[in-house]
Amino acid sequence: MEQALEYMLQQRFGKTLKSAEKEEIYIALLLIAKEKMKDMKRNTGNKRLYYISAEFLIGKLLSNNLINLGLFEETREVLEHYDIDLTDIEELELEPSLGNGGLGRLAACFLDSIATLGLPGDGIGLNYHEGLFLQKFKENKQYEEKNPWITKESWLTKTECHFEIPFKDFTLVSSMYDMEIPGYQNGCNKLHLFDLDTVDEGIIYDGIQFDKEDIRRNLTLFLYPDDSDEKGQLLRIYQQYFMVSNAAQLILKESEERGIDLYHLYEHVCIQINDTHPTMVIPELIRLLMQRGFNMDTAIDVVRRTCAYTNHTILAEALEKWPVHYLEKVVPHLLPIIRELDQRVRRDFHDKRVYIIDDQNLVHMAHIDIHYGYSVNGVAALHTEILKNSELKPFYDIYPQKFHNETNGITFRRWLLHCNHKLANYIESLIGNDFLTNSMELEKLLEYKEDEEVLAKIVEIKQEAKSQLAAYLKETQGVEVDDTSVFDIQIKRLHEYKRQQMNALYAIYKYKEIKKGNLPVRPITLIFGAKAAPAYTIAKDIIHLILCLQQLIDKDPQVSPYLKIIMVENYNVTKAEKLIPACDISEQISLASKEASGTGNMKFMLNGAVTLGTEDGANVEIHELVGDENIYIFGETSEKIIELYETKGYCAAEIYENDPMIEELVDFIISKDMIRIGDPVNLARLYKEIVGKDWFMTLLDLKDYIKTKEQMIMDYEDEKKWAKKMLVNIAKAGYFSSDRTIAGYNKDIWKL
Ligand code: 26Q
Repeated sequence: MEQALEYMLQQRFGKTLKSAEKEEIYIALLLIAKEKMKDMKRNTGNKRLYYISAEFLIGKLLSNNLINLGLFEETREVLEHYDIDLTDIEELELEPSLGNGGLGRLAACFLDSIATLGLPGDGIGLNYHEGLFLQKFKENKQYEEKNPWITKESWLTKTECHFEIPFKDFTLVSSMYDMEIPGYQNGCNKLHLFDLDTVDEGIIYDGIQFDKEDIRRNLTLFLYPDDSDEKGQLLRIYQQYFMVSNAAQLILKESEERGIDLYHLYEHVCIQINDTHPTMVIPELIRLLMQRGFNMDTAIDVVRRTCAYTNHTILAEALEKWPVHYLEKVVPHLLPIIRELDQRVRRDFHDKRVYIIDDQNLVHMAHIDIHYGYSVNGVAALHTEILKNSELKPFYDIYPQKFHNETNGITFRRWLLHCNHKLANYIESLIGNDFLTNSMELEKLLEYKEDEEVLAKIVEIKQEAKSQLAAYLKETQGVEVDDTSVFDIQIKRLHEYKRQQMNALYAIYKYKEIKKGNLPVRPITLIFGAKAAPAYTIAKDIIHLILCLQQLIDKDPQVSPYLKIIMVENYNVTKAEKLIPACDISEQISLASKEASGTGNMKFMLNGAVTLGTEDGANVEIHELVGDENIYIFGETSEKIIELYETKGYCAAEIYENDPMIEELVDFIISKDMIRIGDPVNLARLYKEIVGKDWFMTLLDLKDYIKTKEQMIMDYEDEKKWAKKMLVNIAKAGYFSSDRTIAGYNKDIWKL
């Protein structure tokens, strides 16, 4: 590596390792890694997977790629020799924010695992120039700014591949950019990101505003532009069709180049549709096969045997339904096909609930996937059961054999080896390094459950991570954190069902307790990180509440020595990598039945945090694995919640009116103390929402939550007992490796 670096620095900049700037070293390392990856074996096989996704939240790639190429340690040592810290070099890389959260990060973990298992499988998505917005806090509110990440030298390589993409009034020509995806000690796959040469950042003004109708210039500017109005929704349809038409054309082109008889496409190709955002690939492929001479029946049959769908949500409001007349405006050529697909459903099944086009002329995207794909999967055991028994029951009754569960997972290369290499190294010293490719090996750690030296070492590693995070927060946000306090962390997209507001109500509870003189045995640090969708008013109000509480407590000398709230600005993958190793208490407090899986829960567990959670998503499986002793579960069950929705049996006002403690906590949102700091409009709106509606039943679980969290904080004081919980969590996390998840997809669905 030393030679390669010296050579590259000389070639590019006429510099040596001694004289080069950090920026130049970063570029040299990037170019060296890119060259290595170009020379790597490409994973091949008779059957190839295409994973289409509107999001790939890949994070920074330098360390990740060096790790997978087996060059990380060597590079670190070479740089160390010149007094350069590889972490400082990676700081210079801009993080591509090509995703919102779980779904996008899952796609990135999957690419890593697919390549690591040596399977031939590429990702297909869009090359958003600004990605998701950059979050800024001003006057305790979220503001959105653009978030450019593409620099002159980047992991992207422009290819010669272009396709014509037909829209109603014009045709656009795409360009394809590739990123190499190296497997850990294995072959390479690719991530194909499509773009338009005419896209123009210059049209962005005033934060993230732009002309939503100027498709040639805006198409790949942002991920999920605000779709609160018709223009925004049409833009989403433009984006989705652009993505899938490129995907379909690429898949057919590569298949033809491989000499595949398209009538047997499904024997050589599998297309995984990541949520409904890429669903239009189904009618598009049918259209393209018909252009090549297929009749409708055969085209449908071939496509049906090729496509598989993953569902990531049971929130009715997040299921995509597009008005027919919107599709008419953007992709009229797909409508005859979509109508025909609907006609066939109506012919075969006399059940309105499974129609594709409903009586309000809305196209249910998920219904296309389920009828015209061969597999439907949920992302955690509970989620799949809910799909089968309630949300998608009419479909399960028709096609029981199509349904699978593939519980989510995370790549241990990024979420342990890279983000917490001290812990990884220590684990390796105890049980060897097989756990990096065979994650179940982690269970060997259970042998050390009673070993005081090991337990003490795990605590020491956690303490170091906490001190490092404290230093990072000081440096980046100027906040002072007591690194001997309990670190309680909730980091995820902001959504009412995830119930950040419940955590905020706990903060109010604790604030009041401290005011009364009931001091905690040890200071508590509550850390939040979350972006709210720009048009999601209540989510922004919750951010406002948290930021106001942060300020209130900071300014109160009576409380601030015991309680601290920090809302991390612009939460992203890079910040997650710093927060997760430092966590003591992992907040997974969604309303039971609403969080499809969660994957942050797995990352925390792997890094020795203990979960405070509801029986929701993958928490259920974590609970089963670690046992009652090593997790803190609270709240109503998913069965009960589903029943409450069905019977309309929940009334927040009733709880509020009949429980003085709850009333006091909720009232605090609009107290004088808060109004002095915050915006009365936002605070009052949130107050009203919680008392008058509380759709995600915060008040239902609030008391049990507070009680359980208090117990947890008490238990934390028994260091040895707590360390044992940490160790069991780490040891049992092996199940949540995305390598296991991908092996499952391959066995049940892809059969590559
Ligand atoms: C839908 C319609 C219109 C506009 C936007 C959307 C939209 C955008 C993003 C709907 C959903 C998403 C993202 C969903 C998501 O991230 N889901 C998460 O997926 C994870 C991986 O499976 C799970 O672990 C989480 O539980 C789930 O919330």
